[in-house]
This record gives sequence, structure tokens and C-alpha cells, in this order.
Amino acid sequence: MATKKKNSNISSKQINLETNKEDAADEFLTTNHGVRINDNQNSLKAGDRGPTLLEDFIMREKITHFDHERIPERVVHARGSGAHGVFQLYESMSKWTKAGFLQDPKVETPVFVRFSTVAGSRGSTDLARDVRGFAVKFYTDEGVFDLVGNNMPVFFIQDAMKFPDLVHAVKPEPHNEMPQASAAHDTFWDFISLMPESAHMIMWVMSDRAIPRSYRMMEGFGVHTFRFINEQNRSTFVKFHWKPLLGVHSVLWDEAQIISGRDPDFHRRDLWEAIETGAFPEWELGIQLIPEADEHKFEFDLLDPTKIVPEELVPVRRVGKLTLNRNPDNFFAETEQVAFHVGHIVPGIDFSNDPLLQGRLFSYLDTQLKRLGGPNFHEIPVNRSIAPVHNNQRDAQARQTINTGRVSYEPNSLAGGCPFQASVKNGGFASFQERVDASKVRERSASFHDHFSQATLFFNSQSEAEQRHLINALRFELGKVEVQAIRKRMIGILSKIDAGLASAVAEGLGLPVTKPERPLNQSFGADTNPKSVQPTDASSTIEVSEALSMENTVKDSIKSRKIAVLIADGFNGDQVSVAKETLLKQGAVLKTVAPHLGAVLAADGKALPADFSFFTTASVLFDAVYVPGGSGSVETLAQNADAIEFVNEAYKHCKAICSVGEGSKLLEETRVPTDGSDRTIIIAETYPDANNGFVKAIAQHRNWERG
Ligand code: HDE
Repeated sequence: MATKKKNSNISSKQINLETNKEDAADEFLTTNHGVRINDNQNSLKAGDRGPTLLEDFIMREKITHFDHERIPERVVHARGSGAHGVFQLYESMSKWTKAGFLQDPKVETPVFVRFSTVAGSRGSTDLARDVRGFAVKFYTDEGVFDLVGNNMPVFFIQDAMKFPDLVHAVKPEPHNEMPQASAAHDTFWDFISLMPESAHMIMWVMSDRAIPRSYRMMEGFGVHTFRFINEQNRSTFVKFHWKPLLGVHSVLWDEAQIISGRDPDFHRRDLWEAIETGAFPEWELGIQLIPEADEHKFEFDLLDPTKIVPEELVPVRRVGKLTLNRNPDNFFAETEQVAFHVGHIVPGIDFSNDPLLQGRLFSYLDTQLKRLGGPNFHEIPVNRSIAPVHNNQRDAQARQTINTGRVSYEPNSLAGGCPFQASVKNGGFASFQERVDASKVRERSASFHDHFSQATLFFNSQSEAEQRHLINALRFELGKVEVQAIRKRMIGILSKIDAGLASAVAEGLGLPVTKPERPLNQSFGADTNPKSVQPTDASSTIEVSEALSMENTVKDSIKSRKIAVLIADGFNGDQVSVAKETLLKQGAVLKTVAPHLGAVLAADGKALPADFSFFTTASVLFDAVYVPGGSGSVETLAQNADAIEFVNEAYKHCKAICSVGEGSKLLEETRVPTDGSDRTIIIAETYPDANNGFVKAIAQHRNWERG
């Protein structure tokens, strides 16, 4: 037992995350001011049955701290999960940018990434139908660079002015605070039906992209066009992408809703467990480069955040890899307090005039001041730059740095002029000198007026199953809307995207297909705005873009896929161990599920512990199901309603199912076809016979033909 409390070195210039870690091993309990506590069970009272005394500074300190433990949750993106990692380049980007961390493939840049949903509050489910935030903080030698993106490449609105309206519309309705973490309600669709510029984003949000299988299986996008600036001060427009090495995969909406009840932390747990078990999530950084001279060459405006640059027009070049390899030590200190800001950029990167990006440049700093209590949030360990910080900013709420000396101004002679400005040659940040010569106006450029052509491009690029899911999502969402006029207005908008889409959704809602309402302009208030304009009728020269469909994603591995092995006493031990060995080698995760926890006896008498019982897990939490033989086991399972339900649900959710030996008897009790008509249902006598088909079926992710 330690006898003396260690003093931390408060004079050190940069306190990093490591030195800030508390190690309570072998230490006494103390107050926040270091006084050792002798009784942490009882408050100080006048007699053992008497009133508590005001002088109990120990209890008051403890409870006061507790009372103040919460900070405001993020106004959007409140629900999230984060992880540490590294970023490493494949090739130098020096031709386009002078950003230090994009020069040398040998350099590893530390990162912190936070994924999030948008609409729900901090404790809401991970599986809401929603956009996912994908925010990356690069701790570069030249300062912090934040790439604050989403898992969808476009946004609902074109101008930051509309953001509070959008968020008010999607959040739970103010009179009754319902529904939580869901866009399926009147105020959201009322707003959307009056904002045709959201048509493209609505296609993405109603697609399966909005219900990812895992954070590890999502793409990321910077959304806006940014600029790269090279040593010669030449600017190149750039769009950022993150491409997951496991491919882009989603769950079914029915499944998402069940997961929300069974395990609302599904994505958080998946990320945590993958990192803990060494299956580190990986993405490649992709960039699309567009020379300044080509700015006006496209049929859309590069500054319009409701448009993508189709990969057919500008290919995505993969230039580096992001690997997440360490879970946070403390959720609040790191994931909750991490402060992203699109305005955190480094020399070599600059902004474009995208009006949404320009508004964000204000919002993120403002929001941190509110959430984190003042302008010193950069001193919170997770937000600290690894590049040294020297300036004359002082004081304010909860200042950590103890600045020494009497000089806190510039120019000065008393400190030898330090710290002094850095020339561009010495890494000083200088904004790109874009020429601006225009009148001040509140206007939307005519080049932003095509709202539908890329919505149509997205819909046309989806596979048949994806289109089916998208139609069902709209039927669900609009089906929850109560005001008929809103539904009708949305059918009008959908008819501008695709006639088949509009009539399929209308049929589900029991409505006729209506023509879009006139005027189809920004909002009802547009009458008072003489500058409001009708969306233009345009069509994309590209009819189908492969990159937009998840059908074309990576499907070559079963790495980290979760397989449920259903067993009961009497199971065939060999069939479990052979399958386990083979599948684990390929990186899958196998868990046994049995009617009860504890030891399950194989037919040969050997015991295997059950990882879960049918009570403690659910079919929706797995990617595939394996039913080994063993007549005792299969007889028990075939009479167990939960086991039958488990298999039926896996079938409904299009998952691979494999049975070996007597295992097929369980399948006969379910809806699963055992006649070979479904190539992702594998029935074999031995596991080795089943292996190839089973692995291929799991790697396919899902057999979408089923649902
Ligand atoms: Fe955000 N956004 N946003 N956003 N956003 C926030 O900042 C905002 C937008 C995004 O994990 C807030 O710290 C405005 C687009 C992510 O901590 C806030 C506008 C994109 C995160 C804010 C947008 C994003 C946020 C809330 C329109 C994709 C979570 C808490 C002009 C490119 C970051 C916070 C994290 C968070 C404002 C639009 C991504 C209020 C005003 C477009 C990933 O500042």
C-alpha cells in the first residue's frame, strides 16, 4: 500500500493522454483535493439517527461532482462511439498538397475517429434509420486536421441557413418528444416534401446505407469539395472518401428494428469487440482530384453539397489506410469530449465556397464552447494537438496550461518577440488567395437548381433488391405520417425521381400517383421571396454508377463475421470442432448457443461451454447459423420454440444457414427450404463437405433474393 500520494508534474508543457491516465492501484481513496477518506459509506450525522451535518465537506464534494457529471449532449450526432488508430499513406501527395502528413508513406499519423447517428439522443439505439457520422481527427505534426464526414456523400440542404430547420424537423416533435431516433413522423416529411433539394439525400437515407451492418462496413465521405494546395500554391479541388476493406454492408429494416430491442449498442459493441480481438477495422482514404480549370466542366456545381462527382467522371484514387487499433480508456473523457471542427485544417488543405461548409465553419466552434464549457476545450487530452501550441491566448474557464512569464502579447520585446509569426516557408498557414469579386446577395446560384437528376441516378444504380428495400423504407416512413397532404406531396416529389418508384410507394400507401405540387419551390414562404426558383428539369449524362450500389461491394471474406452454432446435449463434437477450426482460421467469430448456459455435453461425453442461451442472445445478432448433427441435440432443438425461431429469423433476414448430419432435422421444423433451391442454405453429411458453400454464402453477406 502506498504511503504517500505521487505528485503529478504539473509544470510539464504538454500533458498527453498517457500522462493523464490515473492509476488507482495501491492508492488510498481521497477527496478531489487529496485528503484521504476514512469512511465512504456514511455521511456525517449528529448521532447515528440524527440529521446530516452541513459541514460534511466530503459528502458535499462527492454529491456536487455527481450532480454536475453530465454535459449537454451534441445537438446532433449525440449517439456515437469512438476509437484510436493510425493513418498511413501509400504514396506521396506532394504533387497536389503540401500537407505534412500527406507527404511521406513512412509516417504514421495518430487519429481518433467517432462514428455516430444523427437524430437520436445519446442513449438511443445504434440501429436507427439515419445518416452515420464519420469524423476523423488527424493529430499531425503541423496541427490537428479534422475530416468531419458522413457515411453518405451528399446532404439534405444546400445552404447552412436551413440546418436548424432540418434538425428541428427530424428531431422528436416538440409537443410530445416523439418519436426518438426516427425520421418516420410528420414534421420531418412535412419539411422534406417542401424542400426538393433534399431529393437526392432522401434516396440515400431510404436506402440500406442508413442501416449499416457495422461501422466497420460503412463508406465515409467528406461531402463538400475541399482544396489541396501544393508548395507552388496551386489549388486542386478534392473530394474525400473512406473505403472500408470489409466492403459496404447493411442489415434489413426488420432486422434493424429487432436489434434495436435486443442490443441497442449493437454497433458500439461490434466496434469495441473487433478492436479488442485484434480484427482492426480498416479503410482506405480515397480522393477525387479536380483541377481548378475543370471547375465548371460538370453538369452540376462542385460547390453544391447535394451532388456527388460520379466515379465514372473522376475516379477515386486510394492513397492511404486508416486502421483503428485501440479502444478508448474512458468513454466520457475521450468519445464524449472529443471536439471536431471542420475549421481544423492544416497548411496544404483549404475550404471551397460550398455554402453548407461555410456555415459549418461557424457552427462547430460555437457548439464546442457550449458543450465543453469555454474556449479551453483544446486542452482536453483527446483534443490536444501533438504539434506544440504557443500563443498569447490566456485564462478562461478551466485553463490547464500554466503559462509562465509576463508577456502575453505580440509584438513584444520583453520575450524576445516570441512566439513569433511563421512565414509560409516555415509552415505558417496562409489561406488560398481565391479571387472574389461580386455583389453581396442572399441568393442560390442557378447552378444549384437541378434537384432530381442525381436522385434518379442513385435510384437507377441500385440493384433490384436495393430498390425494393428503398420502396419499403418509404412506405414505412410515409406510412407513419399522419397528415395525408404530406404523403401526397412526397409522392409528387418521388414522381420527379422515378415514375415506378412513385407508383410503388403510392400503392403501399393506398394513394394515387400525384403530380408534383406547383410551385415546387423552397418553401411556402417562397412567395415572399421573388428570387425563389423552380427546380430545373435536368438529367444526368451518367445513367448508372456502379459505386452507388452495395451489390458491387467487396464480398471476398468472412473476417469477423459472427456465426451462431446451435447445440444441445448430445451434439456431434467432431462436427463442431472441425467447423470451428476451419472457420476461425478464416477470421470468423463462432459462438455456441444452447437451451441453457453452462456445460453442454457432446455425444462423446466431452463438455463444451455455451457462450449464450436462447434467452441471452438473438438470431439478429449473428451473420450466419450452423447446426451440427448429433441426434440428442437435434431432437432437443427441434422441440425448442426459441431454436426454431432463431433459424426462421436467420432465414427471413437472408442469412447463410448450414446443417450437417442430423442437423437438417432441425431445418425441417422451420421455413428453411431443404430442397437445394437456395444456394445459401447448405446441407451436407460432413462439415468439410459443407465448408466451401458455407464460406461463400457468408462472404456474400446476404442472399437478398429472399427479402
Ligand atoms: Fe454537422 N454538426 N453540421 N454535419 N456533424 C455537428 O458539432 C452542422 C453537416 C457531422 O462525432 C455539431 O460537435 C451544421 C454535414 C458529424 O463529434 C454541430 C451543418 C456533415 C458530426 C454541427 C452541418 C456533418 C457533426 C453537433 C450545416 C457531413 C459529429 C455537435 C451547415 C459532411 C462529430 C458538434 C462528432 C456534428 C453543425 C452539416 C457531419 C452543431 C450547422 C454536411 C460527423 O456543430
